[in-house]
Amino acid sequence: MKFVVLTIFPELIQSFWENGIMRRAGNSGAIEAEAINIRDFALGRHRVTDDRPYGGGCGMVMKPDPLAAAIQTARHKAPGATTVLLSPQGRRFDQAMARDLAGRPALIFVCGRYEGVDERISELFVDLEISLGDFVLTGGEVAAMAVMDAVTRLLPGVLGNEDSAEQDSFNRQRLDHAHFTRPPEFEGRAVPEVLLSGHHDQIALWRRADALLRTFARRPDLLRGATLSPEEIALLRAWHRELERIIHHPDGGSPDPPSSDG
Ligand code: 9D3
Repeated sequence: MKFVVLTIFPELIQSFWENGIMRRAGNSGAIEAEAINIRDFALGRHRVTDDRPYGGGCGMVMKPDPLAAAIQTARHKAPGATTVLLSPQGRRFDQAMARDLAGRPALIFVCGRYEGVDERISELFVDLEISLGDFVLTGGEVAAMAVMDAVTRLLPGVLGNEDSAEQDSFNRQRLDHAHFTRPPEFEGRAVPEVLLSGHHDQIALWRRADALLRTFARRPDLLRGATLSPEEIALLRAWHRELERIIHHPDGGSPDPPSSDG
């Protein structure tokens, strides 16, 4: 996978490639990465990349001509690339989009600054506009890094089998279960007993139950319309019965919350 990033802050992108999994992916040849400074394509003594908006208003707009020249150069360096504009008007990025992008030979990321880029850049050169979500960044660079990060870990050979990048169809739309490492007690809080038991079947069951419970509590939107496994249906029924018991016997019964081990 070849990444070319067009930005007025190339050092920001380069430092991202120099660390962690991105660096390893570069060293192994899984990715090839290049940052292009848009300012290098700005003609004139002051190398300006922005200008005042037609129609007035506050803020500046990225001039089309330096951007167009930078995109042409990027396309020579990465033939067949998909050109991506990071913008608040883009499609919301998700894992399905990451998978789609990971299957392409090369990606060119256009990072806007100021109020945005001249609309004719999107019309003439951009294949796909991506947003990270409904919050305001100061430019596209952080979004481009997020997309490259999500795409790179899906490329063959980048991760060990420890994650296999994607898991089975049930696990995919669930939050992760809680994780614990040593010590067994920290600030008076113990690690759940079952995880220390060495009973691998019980541990696996606890993790699936914990993942389901956390998803239900924190992201119920992920469960609406989801396909539940028979095991998950059984767990939800057990919690449902427990809740009914609490509702109908407010003073009696177990003082414990519904347990995630059934
Ligand atoms: C007048 C309103 N503008 C500022 C509040 C709109 C605006 C222009 C440019 C808001 C943000 C930006 C810069 N953002 C990005 O380039 C960007 C972004 C984002 O802000 N949020 C989520 N995803 C992305 S992808 C690129």
